[in-house]
Amino acid sequence: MLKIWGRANSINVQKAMWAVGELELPHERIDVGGKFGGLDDPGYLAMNPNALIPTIDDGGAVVWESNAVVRYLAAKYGEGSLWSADPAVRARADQWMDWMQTKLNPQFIGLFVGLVRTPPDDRDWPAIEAVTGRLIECYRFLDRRLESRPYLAGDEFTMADIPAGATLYRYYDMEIERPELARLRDWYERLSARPAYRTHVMVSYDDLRA
Ligand SMILES: N[C@@H](CCC(=O)N[C@@H](CS)C(=O)NCC(=O)O)C(=O)O
Repeated sequence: MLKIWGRANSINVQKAMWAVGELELPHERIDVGGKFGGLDDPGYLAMNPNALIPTIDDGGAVVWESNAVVRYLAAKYGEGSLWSADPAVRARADQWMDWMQTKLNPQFIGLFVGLVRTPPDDRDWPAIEAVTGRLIECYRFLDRRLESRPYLAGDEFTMADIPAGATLYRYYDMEIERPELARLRDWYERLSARPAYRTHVMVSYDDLRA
C-alpha cells in the first residue's frame, strides 16, 4: 500500500495528501517530523537523505520533494484528472508548480515563519511587512491569471492547482491585511469546496505557533 511519511500540518505533506485524497488512493500516513521527530532515523534517511517531509513509498518507488510527489501520483493514478495526456497542458501545469516552488513559496514561508512561528516579542515587523508585500504581489499575479480561466492550467482542476492552492488556507487565515483579489478568492472558494482540500489542507496549524 502507498505509504506517506509526514505530519498532517506540514504544508508540503498537505500537497501530497491533497493529491492522495483527490485520487482516492488507499494509503497509510505515518507521523514524522516536527514534534514527532524521526527524520534522523537511519531508516528514514535511507529513503530521504534530506531529512525532510514528505516522502512516499509506492510499492518500492520512493519519492521525496512535494511537487515531485504530486507529479508522480498524478502521472501514475491521475490521467484525465490531475494529469493531462497533452504535453502542452502538462507543461502549463509544471510551469505553475515550479513557479509556486521558486517564487511564491519563499514569500509564503517567510511570512509564516515571521508571523506564526516567531514569538510575538521577537517579531521583526518591517521584515514581515516586506515579505507580506511580496507575497501579495504573487497572489496578484495569480489573480490576473485566473481572470480568463477557473483553474491554473485551464478549464479543469489539475495538479497545477495543488502547490499554490495549498497556501491559500493559511493566507486567508493569518492575521494580515489582504487586498480584495476577487478571482483569487473565487479560486479559493472552488478549491475549498473539494472534500480532499477540506480534509488535508484546511487543517489547524496551532501546534506550529510559537
Ligand atoms: N522542498 C521540499 C521542502 C520540504 C520541507 O521543508 N519540509 C518541512 C515541513 S513543511 C520539514 O521537513 N521540516 C522538518 C520537520 O517538519 O521536522 C518539499 O517541497 O518537499
